[in-house]
Amino acid sequence: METMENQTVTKESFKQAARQDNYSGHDYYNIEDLLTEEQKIARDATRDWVKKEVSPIIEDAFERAVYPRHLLKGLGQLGALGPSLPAKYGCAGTDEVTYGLMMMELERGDSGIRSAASVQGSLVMFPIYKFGSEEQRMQYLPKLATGEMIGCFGLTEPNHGSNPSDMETRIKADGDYYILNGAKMWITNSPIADIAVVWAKDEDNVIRGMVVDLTLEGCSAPEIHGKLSLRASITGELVFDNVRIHKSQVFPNIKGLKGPLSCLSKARYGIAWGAIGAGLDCYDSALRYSLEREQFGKPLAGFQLTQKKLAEMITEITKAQLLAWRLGTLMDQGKATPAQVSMAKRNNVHMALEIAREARQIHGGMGITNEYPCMRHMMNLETVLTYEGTHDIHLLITGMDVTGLNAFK
Ligand code: TGC
Ligand code: FAD
Repeated sequence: METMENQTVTKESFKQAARQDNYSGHDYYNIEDLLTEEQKIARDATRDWVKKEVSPIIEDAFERAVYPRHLLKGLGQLGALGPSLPAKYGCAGTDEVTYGLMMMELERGDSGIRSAASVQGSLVMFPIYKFGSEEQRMQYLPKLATGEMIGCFGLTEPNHGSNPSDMETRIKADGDYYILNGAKMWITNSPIADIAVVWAKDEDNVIRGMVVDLTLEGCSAPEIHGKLSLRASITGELVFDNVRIHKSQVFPNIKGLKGPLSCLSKARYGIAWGAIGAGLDCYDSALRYSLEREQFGKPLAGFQLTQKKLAEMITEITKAQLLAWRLGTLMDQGKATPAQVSMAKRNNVHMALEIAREARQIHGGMGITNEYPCMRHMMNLETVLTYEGTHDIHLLITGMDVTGLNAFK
């Protein structure tokens, strides 16, 4: 009897603890202690915003494949659009760990919402800041930071995804203008974007980056329909048919593939953190469910096979958290290499996808419904595994780094 009571107390206290956000099981190695007060404040503000603005609408938006466009201004108010860029351009000037923590909380809500922030901040604002003229920075960054203006990033083409160096999109000089021709594929936000950061080859076969006003004659951005993943995010093409781009729109400070790949390093870093958020949401749901749901007269969590699943999940989450935190500190010191970013993106997304699958199993039949978030995260993470460099491309980047042999050529 005493034992029974103790078991009940233990079970109840775990249930209670699991209902609280700061349940220590979610931060198994006290990573909290490694964070500054500012970092915690930004993370908690993002978490609160997600709970208030994203969680109540996300299942419906995902089911109906509707992009919750209004959230972009909220992301701007939160400071989640280009948070680590300087205050002079309307940004928060945070460190990279803060940026990562914000992406983690956004993706706890949904990968599509983190995508919206990643694209705007890392793939549109970052190149304008890093490679643009001061005039370009002042013209675009403050409006992009508030979400008043929407940007997209055009690198991938119908015939060139993993290998962007073979891109066919071209610019040809014509007086003070370039004439832009070509097509980009799988572009997040293109159907609703005001501007696009586009990468194209010039007459010397050198890759150049430019800001394209999408209202210009000859630009179109048809939406891609039928996605079974990232359904709360809008994706489209970019088609350029003799578009006249003033030469002042081209980035003066970068030439070559290094330009777009540098932007990818920044966004991949954010994804390495973001994926942890999706993994945590699935783990959290599985832990709660397994404590509540009883079969064979006891909670699912009491069975050894369920405990194995949960133990492996929290172990992988913890390893991913440590990887992301360490990478963030290296980024802040300016010491992170693209190959280190690559490893973290690959590992953490794969980790989250495996957790989503295991968590879905723990929910049994209920796991396939939208009463629980696992299936939605799982479907989203299939995209996250592929974009910003596929899982296998990142394996080859690490392979090249450790062997010195290039498997791409
Ligand atoms: P390679 O010869 O290796 O490199 C060319 C130059 O770039 C430098 N570099 C990098 N610089 C910064 N960051 C990186 N990650 C870099 N990787 C390479 C490199 O040092 C070299 O510089 P230099 O000075 O010598 O010229 O280029 P490669 O043609 O052999 O390509 C290598 C490969 C395959 C790794 C690269 O093409 C690649 O990463 N492919 C994957 C493509 C990709 O990730 N596409 C993503 C599209 S955008 C997207 O998916 C957005 S999703 C949006 C959302 O979140 O919703
Ligand atoms: P491919 O390159 O054709 O690859 C197909 C398969 O072949 C993959 O499994 C790949 O790993 C494998 N493969 C390729 N090369 C090799 C090799 N050398 N060795 C072994 N295996 C190989 N792009 C943008 O520019 N901007 C965006 O905003 C953007 N948003 C996206 C949003 C969504 C929802 C999606 C799905 C994609 C988005 N992308 C975007 C494109 C994304 O980056 C590409 O899909 C990705 O880089 C892979 O290119 P691909 O689809 O052409 O596949």
